[in-house]
Amino acid sequence: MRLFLAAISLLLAFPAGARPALEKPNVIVILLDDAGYGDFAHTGNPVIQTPNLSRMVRDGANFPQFYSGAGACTASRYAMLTGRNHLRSGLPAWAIGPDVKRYIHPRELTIAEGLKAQGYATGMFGKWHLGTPNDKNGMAVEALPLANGFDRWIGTNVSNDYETGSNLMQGPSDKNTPVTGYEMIESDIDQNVPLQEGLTKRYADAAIGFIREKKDVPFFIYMTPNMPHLPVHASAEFKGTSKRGLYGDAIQEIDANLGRIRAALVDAGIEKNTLIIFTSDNGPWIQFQNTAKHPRYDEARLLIGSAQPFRDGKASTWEGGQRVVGAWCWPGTIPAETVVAEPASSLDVLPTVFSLTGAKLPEDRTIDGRNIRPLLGVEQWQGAVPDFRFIYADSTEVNAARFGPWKIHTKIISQTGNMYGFTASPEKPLLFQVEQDFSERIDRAAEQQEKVKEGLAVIQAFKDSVAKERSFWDQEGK
Ligand SMILES: [Ca+2]
Repeated sequence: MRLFLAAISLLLAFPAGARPALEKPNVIVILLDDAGYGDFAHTGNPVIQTPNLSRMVRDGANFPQFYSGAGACTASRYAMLTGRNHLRSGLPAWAIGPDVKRYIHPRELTIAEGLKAQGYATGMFGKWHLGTPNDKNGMAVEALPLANGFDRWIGTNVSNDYETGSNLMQGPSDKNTPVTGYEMIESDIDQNVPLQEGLTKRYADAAIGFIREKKDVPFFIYMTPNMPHLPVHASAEFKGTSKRGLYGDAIQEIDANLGRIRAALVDAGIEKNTLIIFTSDNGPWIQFQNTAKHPRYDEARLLIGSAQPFRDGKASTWEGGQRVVGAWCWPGTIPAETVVAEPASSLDVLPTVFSLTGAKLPEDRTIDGRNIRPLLGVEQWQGAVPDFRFIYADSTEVNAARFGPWKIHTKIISQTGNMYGFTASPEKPLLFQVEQDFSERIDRAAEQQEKVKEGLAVIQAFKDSVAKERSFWDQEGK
């Protein structure tokens, strides 16, 4: 009898199929497209309602100093999936169209590949933007997600705005369109309003189906909504629900689907086995912030998010281009209401997730991200985290670096053309203390010559590393 009771209590502690929380945790990364830092209730938006994200932040860790790896789509997604700055990718621009020859190089190791090798089921639901099979690359099937560690994918090859070549696809499939293993569901979707309106829910439904199907094995989900990238759309259920108009509706729809995903984890009894990371790939697309009448987006100026309190937005290396929402939640492991005061970035996701899951970091290349497990407020995860040394680069070159609270600019760019009264060059850089002066108004270069030297050395060390290693594409001369 005593043995029987002991067995029962063990069963209650670990219900059938359940794993201890720290053993191969599930990982869900939710990466928005072009959402600004200030687009959420907990980051100060006065009208957009994001109760599910607020709850997630309360249940876990808020990162008020979180950065996307880059200021534009492709570069940022490369950084998220590989832990490497995009200047190491060999890709020709920080956003690549569907007709670009290169794609994420087959030798790159993605989070999905690392976790798949650890026995994880891997699903991707949403925008890829790391390559497209096309005539220039011989319809390379290696350009798409299934060749990069994902067992399953439904989503778009590029952003939802490309007039031709923005396609909704899925795989695996026996249709073999456009390449082996894929099925083209819809092509040229930029003007397909009913389809665009359904994308957010469609991806969330697919993710929830995957959670239910894989609840007994470790899994990795990479969910990348096309929203709120222009053209902005929301489903009928959410249209008109936000005081902020259609843009707010789109954010609120994403928030509601975050809530559905968390509820699915609870239903499956695996919420304590699952780390969720919620962030955005870059800041808001303020190039269109004054566009009252756009041929495709109409009143575009109201369909752009907010980077407040940071300066500028997408495709700039001002803080508004890369300071994004950062929330990490793992009930029962990361203590509730943790605030990670230190800066961190999406480059840190791969090394941290690998350390949590037993996946091995590759040793034949530089990983720019850090294992930030000790920052998560978990008692048994003490230890030092390397200092934050963060490089801001545009399509081809370094613009700035952050080191501690300081940020040095050797180049400034903005899609709006607004330079805010500044100029910057390697010979005459700008220096801001961005923890006090987060909208980068007060240049301290003249009075902080030692910090200028330190910042220039951070940039030079990175440049030397990139020049020495070269991208896999450049090593091959392709
Ligand atoms: Ca983007």
